[in-house]
Amino acid sequence: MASSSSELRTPPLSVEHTKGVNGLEKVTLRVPRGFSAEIYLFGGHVTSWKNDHGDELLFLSNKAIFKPPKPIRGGIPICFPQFSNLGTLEAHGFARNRFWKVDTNPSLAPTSSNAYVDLVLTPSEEDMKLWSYSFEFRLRVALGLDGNLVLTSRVRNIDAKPFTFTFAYHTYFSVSDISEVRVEGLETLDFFDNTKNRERFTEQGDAIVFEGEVDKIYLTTPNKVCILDHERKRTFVINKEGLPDAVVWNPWDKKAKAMVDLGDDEYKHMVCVEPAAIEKPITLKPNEEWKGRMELFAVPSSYCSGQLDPKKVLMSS
Ligand code: TA6
Repeated sequence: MASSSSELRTPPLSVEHTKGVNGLEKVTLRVPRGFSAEIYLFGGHVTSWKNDHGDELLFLSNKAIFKPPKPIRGGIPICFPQFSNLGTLEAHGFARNRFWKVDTNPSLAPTSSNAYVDLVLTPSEEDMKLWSYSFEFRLRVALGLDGNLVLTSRVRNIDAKPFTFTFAYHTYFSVSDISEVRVEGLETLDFFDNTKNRERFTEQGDAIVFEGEVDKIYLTTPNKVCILDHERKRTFVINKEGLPDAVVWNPWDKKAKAMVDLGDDEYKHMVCVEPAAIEKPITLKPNEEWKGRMELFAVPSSYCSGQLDPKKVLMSS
């Protein structure tokens, strides 16, 4: 039956709940200019962020395993209540391995784009055996009218005793060729080097480039960090709040080969830059709340022609 003209003009839904890979529940966010994002309720995990041309801006492994409780390889895993694979909990904590719920009682006001979803995670009895603290973790994922992606995490201590945690947005950016990527904004800072037993070093004065495995936790970093993809003439801008540290990771060839959910050559097309709170773990007293916010932009950058001064990008408010 022919659709009426008004049906043909129906704008795409700004928030759509559907089934994704392996029937896992996901939410798709869309804005009129054509940007979109996808979030799985499993892990509260952003798996896609596309620009107005439909280009995928986040890296998602072709071998990602959408089978709980294994975390999804790529996108933006939430590392909570522990950033590390050295602690007593599962690697990077359990938040990314759990099913989150849609928050029916969000306290944040609607966004101008109306393209957002509010999720909430509270510990199960099993979780309390692993980490014996009651908390409410509220995550808002929002897509701005200009395609900027904003993740806002609020962790509230609803226990009778204080607790301490570390946190990261373990963000995988899609890049054309890792050897053509520079990270600006972390120059001269101290960092823990995970490839050298987390020893502390000081970064040299130039932008970070990639010629092998990099696994560094930069300390007390600026709230703005840029990732320049030379070949695609694209710059990712990260604005962060409440997240003093930034992890930079690329596994390179040897580690990539050892990962079942990462293609042998996929390391060439990803870089992780992860706003985090690691060096100084966060302690919350009963009823205290912590907030950590990450905003991502993808801007055209003609850096190679010298037109884009990263300092100006870094300094812009
Ligand atoms: O963020 C860097 C890192 O801590 C690396 O050491 C590596 O373990 C990576 O995270 C991936 O961890 P995952 O548990 O997701 O395989």
